[in-house]
Amino acid sequence: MASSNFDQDNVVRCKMNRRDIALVFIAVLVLIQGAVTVYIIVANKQTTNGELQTKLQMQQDEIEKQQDENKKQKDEIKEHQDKLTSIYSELEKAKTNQGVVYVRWGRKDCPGNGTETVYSGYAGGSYYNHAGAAVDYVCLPPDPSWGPKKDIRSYAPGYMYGAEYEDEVLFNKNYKNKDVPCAVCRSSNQSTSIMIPARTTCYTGWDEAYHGYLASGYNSHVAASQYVCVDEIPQALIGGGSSDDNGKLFYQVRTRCGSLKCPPYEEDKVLSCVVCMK
Ligand SMILES: [Ca+2]
Repeated sequence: MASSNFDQDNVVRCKMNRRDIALVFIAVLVLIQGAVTVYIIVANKQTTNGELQTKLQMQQDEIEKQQDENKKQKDEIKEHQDKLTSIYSELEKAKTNQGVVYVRWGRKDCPGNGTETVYSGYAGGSYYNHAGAAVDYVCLPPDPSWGPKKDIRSYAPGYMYGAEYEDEVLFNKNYKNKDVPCAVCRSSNQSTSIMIPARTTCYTGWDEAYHGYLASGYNSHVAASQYVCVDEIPQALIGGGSSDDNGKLFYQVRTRCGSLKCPPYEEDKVLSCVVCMK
């Protein structure tokens, strides 16, 4: 009987030991699982932090790269701006430096189309009947200044006369024998000029300075002359008087067919002229 009780106690003790062992085992498992979970969380956190730091660094690098690029572009823009400023300055200088001068015969003023009057003066030249006359029509200034040899005379001079409208029908009936004004004009918008005979307008791309009628000396006079363009609406020189002093003379110019092609020209017509600039 006593032995049976002992066996029962042993069985009970043995069952208890197994339960304890199982409980301990479960507790250990729970602990391990908890530790693993904590480890995973920490590891994940560390990984995330590392990735973020890497991303941050990459973005910082990108920003620095972009900043360098911006600086480079700014420098390039500045360089281009400096170049443009320099070109603009050169252009302004070139504009100031360029220009064209022409004489407007028969007028005291310049046309005003962007031109400045260098001076307004008197037309002049050699005497119409002198064999050794200079051919040019000149525009004399109204305020002569003399050199120190003003009164030293040689035996054989050339001469300078004033000029008259000798053609009473072309320039103005009332201007016969009246003295001829002239204006020296300058335009800074162009750099070349040309007087075109037998045209009243300029060719495309050219700007007109003025137009009028072609003039020269008379064909039977001894002195040679040249062709000049007298403004379409000529003026007489104020104070020049209308006495018949002659000197350098302005006559109309008419066509002569033969060596001159007709057509397009026509026989015995009065020629026009235009002064053009570009
Ligand atoms: Ca005369």
